[in-house]
Amino acid sequence: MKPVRLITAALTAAALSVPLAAPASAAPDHDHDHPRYAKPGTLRWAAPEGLVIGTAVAGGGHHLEQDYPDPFTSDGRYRRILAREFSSVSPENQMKWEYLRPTRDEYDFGMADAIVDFAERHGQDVRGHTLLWHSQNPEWLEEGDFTAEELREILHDHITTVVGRYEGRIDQWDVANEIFTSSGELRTEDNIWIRELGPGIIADAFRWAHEADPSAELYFNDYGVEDVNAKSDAYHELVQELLADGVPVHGFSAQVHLSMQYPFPSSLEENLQRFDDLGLGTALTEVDVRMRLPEGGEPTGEQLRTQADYYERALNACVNVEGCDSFTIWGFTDRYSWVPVFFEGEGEATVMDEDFHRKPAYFALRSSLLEEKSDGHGRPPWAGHGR
Ligand code: 9MR
Repeated sequence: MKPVRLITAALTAAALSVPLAAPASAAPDHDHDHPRYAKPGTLRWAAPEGLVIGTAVAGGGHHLEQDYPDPFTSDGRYRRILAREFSSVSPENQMKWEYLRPTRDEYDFGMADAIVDFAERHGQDVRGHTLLWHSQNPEWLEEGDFTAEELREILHDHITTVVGRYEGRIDQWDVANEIFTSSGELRTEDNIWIRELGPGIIADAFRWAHEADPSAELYFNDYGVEDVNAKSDAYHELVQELLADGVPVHGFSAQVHLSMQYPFPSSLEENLQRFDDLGLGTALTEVDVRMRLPEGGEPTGEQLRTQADYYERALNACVNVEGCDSFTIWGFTDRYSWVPVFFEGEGEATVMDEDFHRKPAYFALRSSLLEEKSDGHGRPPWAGHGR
Protein backbone atom coordinates (compact mmCIF):
# COMPACT_ATOMS: atom_id res chain seq x y z
CA MET A 1 0.00 0.00 0.00
CA LYS A 2 1.16 3.51 -0.73
CA PRO A 3 2.04 5.66 2.26
CA VAL A 4 -0.85 7.81 3.34
CA ARG A 5 -0.27 11.53 3.47
CA LEU A 6 -1.81 13.53 6.27
CA ILE A 7 -2.93 17.04 5.46
CA THR A 8 -3.43 18.95 8.65
CA ALA A 9 -2.07 22.32 7.70
CA ALA A 10 -4.81 22.86 5.10
CA LEU A 11 -6.70 24.85 7.64
CA THR A 12 -4.70 27.77 8.88
CA ALA A 13 -4.19 27.28 12.57
CA ALA A 14 -3.35 30.92 12.96
CA ALA A 15 -6.72 32.02 11.64
CA LEU A 16 -8.38 29.99 14.35
CA SER A 17 -5.72 30.54 16.98
CA VAL A 18 -5.95 26.81 17.53
CA PRO A 19 -2.74 24.80 17.69
CA LEU A 20 -2.85 21.79 15.39
CA ALA A 21 -1.51 19.60 18.14
CA ALA A 22 -1.19 15.85 17.98
CA PRO A 23 -4.16 14.21 19.67
CA ALA A 24 -3.79 13.38 23.34
CA SER A 25 -4.06 9.71 24.14
CA ALA A 26 -5.84 9.91 27.49
CA ALA A 27 -9.58 10.59 27.60
CA PRO A 28 -10.25 14.14 28.79
CA ASP A 29 -12.32 14.63 31.86
CA HIS A 30 -15.39 16.43 30.51
CA ASP A 31 -16.53 18.80 33.16
CA HIS A 32 -19.69 19.80 31.35
CA ASP A 33 -21.27 21.83 34.07
CA HIS A 34 -18.13 23.35 35.54
CA PRO A 35 -19.00 27.01 36.17
CA ARG A 36 -16.13 27.99 33.90
CA TYR A 37 -18.05 26.56 30.96
CA ALA A 38 -21.68 26.37 32.05
CA LYS A 39 -22.79 29.94 32.66
CA PRO A 40 -26.15 30.31 34.41
CA GLY A 41 -29.06 30.60 32.03
CA THR A 42 -27.60 28.43 29.26
CA LEU A 43 -28.83 25.04 28.06
CA ARG A 44 -25.74 23.20 29.26
CA TRP A 45 -26.09 24.78 32.66
CA ALA A 46 -29.75 23.75 32.86
CA ALA A 47 -29.06 20.13 31.91
CA PRO A 48 -29.27 17.46 34.60
CA GLU A 49 -26.12 15.52 35.35
CA GLY A 50 -25.37 12.76 32.87
CA LEU A 51 -27.17 14.38 29.94
CA VAL A 52 -25.21 16.36 27.36
CA ILE A 53 -26.89 18.96 25.15
CA GLY A 54 -25.31 19.04 21.74
CA THR A 55 -25.46 20.73 18.38
CA ALA A 56 -24.10 20.12 14.91
CA VAL A 57 -21.13 22.35 14.04
CA ALA A 58 -22.03 24.17 10.82
CA GLY A 59 -19.66 23.75 7.86
CA GLY A 60 -19.25 21.89 4.57
CA GLY A 61 -22.22 20.22 2.84
CA HIS A 62 -25.00 22.66 1.93
CA HIS A 63 -23.09 25.59 3.45
CA LEU A 64 -20.64 25.51 0.57
CA GLU A 65 -23.38 26.71 -1.81
CA GLN A 66 -24.53 29.61 0.37
CA ASP A 67 -23.36 33.20 0.15
CA TYR A 68 -21.74 33.25 3.59
CA PRO A 69 -18.27 32.13 4.66
CA ASP A 70 -17.67 28.97 6.69
CA PRO A 71 -19.69 29.52 9.91
CA PHE A 72 -17.45 27.64 12.31
CA THR A 73 -14.24 29.40 11.34
CA SER A 74 -15.62 32.82 10.36
CA ASP A 75 -18.56 33.75 12.54
CA GLY A 76 -17.38 34.88 15.96
CA ARG A 77 -20.87 35.24 17.36
CA TYR A 78 -21.73 31.75 16.21
CA ARG A 79 -18.63 30.33 17.90
CA ARG A 80 -19.36 32.09 21.17
CA ILE A 81 -22.88 30.67 21.36
CA LEU A 82 -21.60 27.24 20.29
CA ALA A 83 -19.19 27.26 23.23
CA ARG A 84 -21.55 28.78 25.73
CA GLU A 85 -24.76 26.83 25.22
CA PHE A 86 -23.66 23.29 24.43
CA SER A 87 -21.85 20.46 26.18
CA SER A 88 -21.47 18.31 23.06
CA VAL A 89 -20.70 18.96 19.40
CA SER A 90 -21.12 16.91 16.23
CA PRO A 91 -19.31 17.91 13.03
CA GLU A 92 -22.17 18.45 10.57
CA ASN A 93 -20.07 17.38 7.58
CA GLN A 94 -16.41 17.73 8.54
CA MET A 95 -15.81 14.08 9.49
CA LYS A 96 -17.60 12.59 6.51
CA TRP A 97 -15.61 10.74 3.88
CA GLU A 98 -15.91 13.48 1.25
CA TYR A 99 -14.33 15.86 3.72
CA LEU A 100 -11.61 13.66 5.23
CA ARG A 101 -10.55 11.84 2.06
CA PRO A 102 -9.64 14.07 -0.88
CA THR A 103 -7.93 11.07 -2.50
CA ARG A 104 -7.38 7.43 -1.68
CA ASP A 105 -3.93 8.19 -0.31
CA GLU A 106 -4.70 11.34 1.63
CA TYR A 107 -6.43 12.30 4.84
CA ASP A 108 -7.35 15.92 5.52
CA PHE A 109 -7.92 16.38 9.23
CA GLY A 110 -7.69 20.18 9.32
CA MET A 111 -11.30 20.96 10.13
CA ALA A 112 -11.97 17.83 12.16
CA ASP A 113 -8.97 18.58 14.39
CA ALA A 114 -10.11 22.17 14.83
CA ILE A 115 -13.55 21.01 16.01
CA VAL A 116 -12.14 18.44 18.45
CA ASP A 117 -9.69 21.03 19.83
CA PHE A 118 -12.51 23.56 20.19
CA ALA A 119 -14.61 21.01 22.06
CA GLU A 120 -11.81 20.24 24.47
CA ARG A 121 -11.17 23.86 25.22
CA HIS A 122 -14.84 24.30 26.08
CA GLY A 123 -15.43 21.15 28.11
CA GLN A 124 -17.57 19.56 25.39
CA ASP A 125 -18.10 15.98 24.24
CA VAL A 126 -17.71 15.12 20.57
CA ARG A 127 -19.95 12.78 18.55
CA GLY A 128 -18.09 11.50 15.51
CA HIS A 129 -20.19 11.36 12.33
CA THR A 130 -19.80 9.03 10.40
CA LEU A 131 -17.76 6.00 9.23
CA LEU A 132 -19.95 3.78 7.05
CA TRP A 133 -22.65 5.53 4.99
CA HIS A 134 -24.12 5.50 1.50
CA SER A 135 -23.92 9.26 1.07
CA GLN A 136 -21.28 12.01 0.86
CA ASN A 137 -18.59 9.58 -0.22
CA PRO A 138 -15.85 10.92 -2.53
CA GLU A 139 -16.09 10.26 -6.24
CA TRP A 140 -12.77 8.39 -6.30
CA LEU A 141 -14.42 5.85 -3.99
CA GLU A 142 -17.91 5.60 -5.51
CA GLU A 143 -16.62 5.60 -9.11
CA GLY A 144 -13.42 3.67 -8.45
CA ASP A 145 -12.95 0.24 -9.90
CA PHE A 146 -11.86 -1.54 -6.73
CA THR A 147 -11.88 -5.24 -5.97
CA ALA A 148 -13.72 -6.38 -2.86
CA GLU A 149 -10.39 -6.98 -1.18
CA GLU A 150 -9.23 -3.44 -1.93
CA LEU A 151 -12.47 -1.92 -0.70
CA ARG A 152 -12.21 -3.84 2.53
CA GLU A 153 -8.68 -2.58 3.00
CA ILE A 154 -9.77 1.00 2.22
CA LEU A 155 -12.53 0.87 4.86
CA HIS A 156 -10.28 -0.80 7.41
CA ASP A 157 -7.58 1.80 6.88
CA HIS A 158 -10.12 4.64 7.14
CA ILE A 159 -11.71 3.44 10.36
CA THR A 160 -8.39 2.60 11.97
CA THR A 161 -6.82 5.91 11.01
CA VAL A 162 -9.76 8.19 11.81
CA VAL A 163 -10.99 6.55 15.02
CA GLY A 164 -7.40 5.96 16.14
CA ARG A 165 -6.45 9.60 15.58
CA TYR A 166 -9.08 10.73 18.08
CA GLU A 167 -8.66 7.89 20.53
CA GLY A 168 -9.99 8.94 23.93
CA ARG A 169 -11.29 12.24 22.52
CA ILE A 170 -14.49 11.25 20.76
CA ASP A 171 -17.18 9.98 23.08
CA GLN A 172 -19.61 8.42 20.61
CA TRP A 173 -19.16 7.42 17.00
CA ASP A 174 -21.97 6.98 14.48
CA VAL A 175 -20.24 3.94 13.06
CA ALA A 176 -23.03 2.92 10.69
CA ASN A 177 -25.38 5.61 9.41
CA GLU A 178 -28.71 5.04 7.68
CA ILE A 179 -28.12 1.42 6.62
CA PHE A 180 -31.83 0.48 6.38
CA THR A 181 -34.61 1.67 4.05
CA SER A 182 -37.95 2.76 5.49
CA SER A 183 -39.35 -0.75 5.04
CA GLY A 184 -36.48 -2.21 7.05
CA GLU A 185 -34.42 -3.62 4.15
CA LEU A 186 -30.66 -3.27 4.26
CA ARG A 187 -29.46 -0.77 1.67
CA THR A 188 -27.85 -3.36 -0.53
CA GLU A 189 -27.91 -1.09 -3.62
CA ASP A 190 -26.87 2.39 -2.63
CA ASN A 191 -24.49 1.58 0.23
CA ILE A 192 -21.21 0.74 -1.50
CA TRP A 193 -19.86 -1.24 1.47
CA ILE A 194 -22.90 -3.48 1.90
CA ARG A 195 -23.34 -3.88 -1.84
CA GLU A 196 -19.75 -4.87 -2.56
CA LEU A 197 -18.77 -6.60 0.68
CA GLY A 198 -22.03 -8.02 2.02
CA PRO A 199 -23.82 -7.32 5.33
CA GLY A 200 -20.98 -8.83 7.38
CA ILE A 201 -19.01 -5.64 6.80
CA ILE A 202 -21.24 -3.89 9.35
CA ALA A 203 -19.96 -6.06 12.19
CA ASP A 204 -16.39 -5.59 10.97
CA ALA A 205 -16.78 -1.82 10.99
CA PHE A 206 -17.80 -1.95 14.66
CA ARG A 207 -14.94 -4.33 15.49
CA TRP A 208 -12.35 -2.16 13.76
CA ALA A 209 -13.65 0.99 15.44
CA HIS A 210 -13.51 -0.71 18.82
CA GLU A 211 -9.94 -1.86 18.24
CA ALA A 212 -8.95 1.68 17.29
CA ASP A 213 -10.59 3.26 20.35
CA PRO A 214 -11.85 0.89 23.04
CA SER A 215 -13.21 3.83 25.06
CA ALA A 216 -15.55 5.19 22.35
CA GLU A 217 -19.23 4.24 22.37
CA LEU A 218 -20.20 2.84 19.00
CA TYR A 219 -23.63 3.66 17.55
CA PHE A 220 -26.13 2.87 14.84
CA ASN A 221 -27.74 6.14 13.73
CA ASP A 222 -30.73 6.75 11.44
CA TYR A 223 -33.72 8.93 10.60
CA GLY A 224 -37.29 7.66 10.53
CA VAL A 225 -36.56 5.37 13.48
CA GLU A 226 -38.16 7.55 16.12
CA ASP A 227 -41.27 5.39 16.38
CA VAL A 228 -41.56 1.68 16.81
CA ASN A 229 -41.87 0.81 13.11
CA ALA A 230 -40.48 -1.51 10.42
CA LYS A 231 -37.19 0.37 10.24
CA SER A 232 -36.55 0.54 13.98
CA ASP A 233 -37.65 -3.13 14.23
CA ALA A 234 -34.90 -3.98 11.73
CA TYR A 235 -32.31 -2.28 13.96
CA HIS A 236 -33.70 -3.98 17.02
CA GLU A 237 -33.26 -7.37 15.40
CA LEU A 238 -29.86 -6.67 13.92
CA VAL A 239 -28.49 -5.33 17.18
CA GLN A 240 -29.58 -8.46 19.04
CA GLU A 241 -27.83 -10.66 16.49
CA LEU A 242 -24.67 -8.60 16.71
CA LEU A 243 -24.65 -8.56 20.50
CA ALA A 244 -25.16 -12.34 20.53
CA ASP A 245 -22.07 -12.59 18.30
CA GLY A 246 -20.06 -10.41 20.67
CA VAL A 247 -19.82 -7.47 18.27
CA PRO A 248 -19.01 -4.24 20.14
CA VAL A 249 -22.22 -2.27 19.53
CA HIS A 250 -22.95 0.18 22.33
CA GLY A 251 -25.77 2.39 21.19
CA PHE A 252 -28.73 3.20 19.01
CA SER A 253 -29.60 6.75 18.07
CA ALA A 254 -32.55 8.37 16.38
CA GLN A 255 -31.81 11.51 14.38
CA VAL A 256 -35.26 13.10 14.96
CA HIS A 257 -35.64 15.36 11.94
CA LEU A 258 -39.29 16.20 12.50
CA SER A 259 -41.81 18.10 10.43
CA MET A 260 -44.89 19.77 11.90
CA GLN A 261 -46.85 18.44 8.91
CA TYR A 262 -46.80 15.09 10.68
CA PRO A 263 -47.83 14.16 14.19
CA PHE A 264 -45.12 13.86 16.81
CA PRO A 265 -43.69 10.29 16.87
CA SER A 266 -45.58 9.25 19.94
CA SER A 267 -43.76 5.96 20.55
CA LEU A 268 -40.32 7.59 20.70
CA GLU A 269 -39.84 6.87 24.39
CA GLU A 270 -41.10 3.31 24.07
CA ASN A 271 -38.74 2.77 21.17
CA LEU A 272 -35.68 4.14 22.98
CA GLN A 273 -36.64 2.06 26.00
CA ARG A 274 -36.62 -1.21 24.08
CA PHE A 275 -33.03 -0.53 22.97
CA ASP A 276 -32.15 0.49 26.51
CA ASP A 277 -33.59 -2.85 27.64
CA LEU A 278 -30.99 -4.57 25.45
CA GLY A 279 -28.30 -2.81 27.49
CA LEU A 280 -27.54 -0.20 24.83
CA GLY A 281 -27.02 3.50 25.28
CA THR A 282 -29.44 5.68 23.33
CA ALA A 283 -29.23 9.23 22.01
CA LEU A 284 -31.15 11.77 19.95
CA THR A 285 -28.58 13.06 17.52
CA GLU A 286 -29.97 15.50 14.93
CA VAL A 287 -33.13 17.01 16.36
CA ASP A 288 -34.89 19.74 14.39
CA VAL A 289 -38.54 20.59 13.78
CA ARG A 290 -39.38 22.17 10.44
CA MET A 291 -42.56 23.93 9.45
CA ARG A 292 -44.28 25.11 6.29
CA LEU A 293 -43.85 28.87 6.25
CA PRO A 294 -46.74 31.22 5.58
CA GLU A 295 -46.55 33.87 2.83
CA GLY A 296 -43.90 36.37 3.88
CA GLY A 297 -41.80 33.70 5.54
CA GLU A 298 -42.58 34.58 9.17
CA PRO A 299 -43.86 31.77 11.40
CA THR A 300 -47.02 32.45 13.40
CA GLY A 301 -47.00 32.44 17.20
CA GLU A 302 -48.99 29.25 17.12
CA GLN A 303 -46.46 27.56 14.86
CA LEU A 304 -43.65 28.52 17.21
CA ARG A 305 -45.57 27.14 20.17
CA THR A 306 -46.25 23.86 18.38
CA GLN A 307 -42.58 23.65 17.49
CA ALA A 308 -41.60 24.23 21.11
CA ASP A 309 -43.93 21.42 22.10
CA TYR A 310 -42.30 19.00 19.63
CA TYR A 311 -38.82 19.86 20.93
CA GLU A 312 -39.94 19.45 24.50
CA ARG A 313 -41.55 16.09 23.86
CA ALA A 314 -38.43 14.81 22.12
CA LEU A 315 -36.29 15.92 25.06
CA ASN A 316 -38.67 14.34 27.56
CA ALA A 317 -38.59 11.02 25.73
CA CYS A 318 -34.80 11.00 26.10
CA VAL A 319 -34.84 12.19 29.70
CA ASN A 320 -37.30 9.43 30.66
CA VAL A 321 -35.02 6.69 29.36
CA GLU A 322 -32.18 6.09 31.77
CA GLY A 323 -29.42 5.41 29.27
CA CYS A 324 -30.32 8.27 26.89
CA ASP A 325 -27.37 10.50 27.63
CA SER A 326 -27.09 12.83 24.65
CA PHE A 327 -29.62 15.23 23.13
CA THR A 328 -28.23 16.95 20.05
CA ILE A 329 -29.92 19.48 17.78
CA TRP A 330 -28.92 19.70 14.12
CA GLY A 331 -27.75 23.31 14.25
CA PHE A 332 -28.97 25.96 16.67
CA THR A 333 -29.71 28.88 14.36
CA ASP A 334 -32.02 29.20 11.34
CA ARG A 335 -29.26 31.24 9.74
CA TYR A 336 -27.32 28.11 8.88
CA SER A 337 -29.92 25.33 8.90
CA TRP A 338 -29.92 22.70 6.15
CA VAL A 339 -33.74 22.66 6.10
CA PRO A 340 -34.68 25.48 3.66
CA VAL A 341 -32.02 24.24 1.25
CA PHE A 342 -33.51 20.74 1.15
CA PHE A 343 -37.25 21.39 1.67
CA GLU A 344 -38.76 24.12 -0.46
CA GLY A 345 -41.15 26.34 1.48
CA GLU A 346 -40.13 24.92 4.85
CA GLY A 347 -37.74 26.29 7.44
CA GLU A 348 -37.41 27.86 10.88
CA ALA A 349 -36.47 24.41 12.17
CA THR A 350 -33.99 25.34 14.90
CA VAL A 351 -34.20 26.96 18.33
CA MET A 352 -32.76 30.38 17.42
CA ASP A 353 -33.77 32.64 14.56
CA GLU A 354 -31.46 34.03 11.87
CA ASP A 355 -30.19 36.71 14.27
CA PHE A 356 -29.56 34.24 17.08
CA HIS A 357 -32.65 35.32 19.03
CA ARG A 358 -33.92 32.48 21.15
CA LYS A 359 -37.28 31.07 20.10
CA PRO A 360 -39.99 29.47 22.28
CA ALA A 361 -38.40 26.09 21.51
CA TYR A 362 -35.18 27.19 23.21
CA PHE A 363 -37.03 28.25 26.36
CA ALA A 364 -39.13 25.08 26.37
CA LEU A 365 -35.97 22.97 26.31
CA ARG A 366 -34.33 25.01 29.01
CA SER A 367 -37.25 24.88 31.40
CA SER A 368 -37.70 21.14 30.88
CA LEU A 369 -34.03 20.59 31.60
CA LEU A 370 -34.17 22.75 34.70
CA GLU A 371 -37.25 21.00 35.95
CA GLU A 372 -35.53 17.68 35.54
CA LYS A 373 -32.45 18.94 37.33
CA SER A 374 -34.31 20.49 40.23
CA ASP A 375 -36.52 17.43 40.66
CA GLY A 376 -33.30 15.74 41.61
CA HIS A 377 -33.75 13.36 38.73
CA GLY A 378 -30.04 13.61 38.10
CA ARG A 379 -29.14 10.68 35.96
CA PRO A 380 -27.11 7.91 37.50
CA PRO A 381 -23.40 8.13 36.66
CA TRP A 382 -23.55 4.89 34.68
CA ALA A 383 -26.34 6.16 32.40
CA GLY A 384 -25.43 5.15 28.89
CA HIS A 385 -21.82 4.41 29.74
CA GLY A 386 -20.19 1.05 29.49
CA ARG A 387 -23.19 -0.93 30.60
O1 9MR B 1 -26.64 18.98 7.45
C1 9MR B 1 -25.95 18.26 6.44
C2 9MR B 1 -25.88 19.10 5.17
O2 9MR B 1 -25.02 20.19 5.38
C3 9MR B 1 -25.43 18.27 4.00
O3 9MR B 1 -25.51 19.06 2.82
C4 9MR B 1 -26.28 17.01 3.90
C5 9MR B 1 -25.87 16.14 2.72
O4 9MR B 1 -26.40 14.88 2.81
O5 9MR B 1 -26.16 16.27 5.10
C6 9MR B 1 -26.70 16.95 6.20
O6 9MR B 1 -26.62 16.17 7.36
C7 9MR B 1 -27.32 14.92 7.35
C8 9MR B 1 -26.59 13.99 8.30
O7 9MR B 1 -25.24 13.87 7.95
C9 9MR B 1 -27.24 12.61 8.31
N1 9MR B 1 -28.64 12.72 8.62
C10 9MR B 1 -29.40 13.64 7.80
C11 9MR B 1 -28.75 15.03 7.87
C12 9MR B 1 -29.60 16.04 7.14
O8 9MR B 1 -29.65 15.73 5.77
